[in-house]
Amino acid sequence: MGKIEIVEGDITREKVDVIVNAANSSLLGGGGVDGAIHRAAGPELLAECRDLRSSTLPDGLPPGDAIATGAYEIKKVKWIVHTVGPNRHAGQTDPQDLARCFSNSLHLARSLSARSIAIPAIGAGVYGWDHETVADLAIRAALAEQRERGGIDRIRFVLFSKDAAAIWSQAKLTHLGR
Ligand code: AR6
Repeated sequence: MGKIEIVEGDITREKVDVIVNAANSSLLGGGGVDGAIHRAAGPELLAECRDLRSSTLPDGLPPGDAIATGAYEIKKVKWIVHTVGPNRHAGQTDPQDLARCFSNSLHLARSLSARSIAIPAIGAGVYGWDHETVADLAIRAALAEQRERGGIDRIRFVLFSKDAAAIWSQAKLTHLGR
């Protein structure tokens, strides 16, 4: 069985094969973790996202889907996987869409042969989901991933505050009992 880690920190400083971005459908940047990742990766990331929009994703990335780009100036990372949480404030309240953000990001990272991944609390900021719900869905997806043959060994959930990390640690305890 692989490792599921809960840490407090800034995801742009992680040393893993893949980091996940909580983007919006436009893929053209925003605030929160999206803003931090674009600032750290530099303008080439935005250029690749613009290319994706004008080629394969003219209507943007739907909630729950995931797509990979390079990591550019984030040198310790090989790829960035972008996913879009459902926006509760826009009436997107189906938790299955949020669960798909985690499972699709993990599947995509595995298809890139990633052995380690860092994931933020997708949906728990601007998009209005509570950490308890997000943590529960995320840890379920991580456990399912690690039950698969060739599943990713090291899955790190990177939380931006001590309070959030405490909620996620409790959710991990509930699922794993250790
Ligand atoms: N490292 C780790 N976690 C972070 C970081 C960071 N550097 N910065 C913020 N967080 P949010 P969402 C946490 O709002 O709810 C953007 O504008 C943050 O404290 O970034 O999915 C996009 O463009 C929170 O717990 O993502 C979209 O428009 C979590 O990351 C929209 O926000 C997610 O908060 C997406 O909203």
